[in-house]
Amino acid sequence: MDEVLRIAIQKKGRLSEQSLEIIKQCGIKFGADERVLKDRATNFPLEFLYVRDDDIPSYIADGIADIGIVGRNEYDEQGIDLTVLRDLGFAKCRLSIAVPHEFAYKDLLSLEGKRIATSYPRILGKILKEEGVKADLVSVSGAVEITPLVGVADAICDLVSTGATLAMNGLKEVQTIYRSSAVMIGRKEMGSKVKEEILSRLLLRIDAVMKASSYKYVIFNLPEAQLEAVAAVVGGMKSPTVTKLMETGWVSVQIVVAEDTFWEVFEQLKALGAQGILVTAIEKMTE
Ligand code: PRT
Ligand code: ZN
Repeated sequence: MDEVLRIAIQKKGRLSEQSLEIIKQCGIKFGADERVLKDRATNFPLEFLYVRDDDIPSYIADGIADIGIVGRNEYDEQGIDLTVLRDLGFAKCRLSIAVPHEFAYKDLLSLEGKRIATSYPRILGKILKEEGVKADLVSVSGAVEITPLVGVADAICDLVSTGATLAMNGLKEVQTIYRSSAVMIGRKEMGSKVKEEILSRLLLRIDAVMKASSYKYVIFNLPEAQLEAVAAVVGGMKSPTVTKLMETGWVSVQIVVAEDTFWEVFEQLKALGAQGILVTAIEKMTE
């Protein structure tokens, strides 16, 4: 049988859906409906292994899988020596210190001599050490937020996304110590030339998908006299595509705008007299 690359994906949880979505956007087809333990893409040499996220780094290290998608927090906490191939940018969250309302927290030094419950003793321990803070870390694997309430800890260090869980348990988030998002990880050496090649093909597609999602395609009508001014606004990019309109003195302009500068560019275009501004998503994009 032909050699395939094996990717480990979280079977059920916060990472599952978006991990599969990004692979789908790469044009790779597979039977995602029946989530079996193992699956094989029909049009790309990729095999899927659906497992618990905690098991992904060790499966990769042991060669059961070649690559996988996990939260950066999980990867860093386990401390298994692999490589981060790509930051996929989804499942964003932060690791924060939270304390009961009556706790007068100033900075990490406020934790000196305190008991801190966390599922991330490695990440937290490293940061406290760097800051010269000596605290008593209480390792718990779940329900970290109830530990102050039951008298097991004075403070907690846990993942937060909306903050609703902390609020519900009467805790205030006082300091973020670490930020995470989903990352694609893999062994430093794939151990076979064929696998290396499949991986670089996959990464090329992932880069195109991610690049496309960080840009917008913008089309608008503009008085021809304003073209120079618009070119200055969108400077730094390849020159805009310009088409003449039926109405004399007017042109239709097409540009690609980075998501993070989109609103500034949009306002400037309006100010320069752009009309009928149409914004669309880009599906794939390469240099
Ligand atoms: O079953 P399996 O072991 O595979 O899954 P799991 O339960 O260990 O992981 P899962 O699916 O909960 O999380 C997977 C990854 O998602 C984590 O490792 C993080 O990288 C990322 N992630 C993003 C989060 C959150 N956001 C998040 N909010 N992981 C956990 N949470 C927790 C948070 O700690 C809180 O308890 O969700 C709760 C709700 O958060 P709030 O702040 O929105 O209230
Ligand atoms: Zn888990």
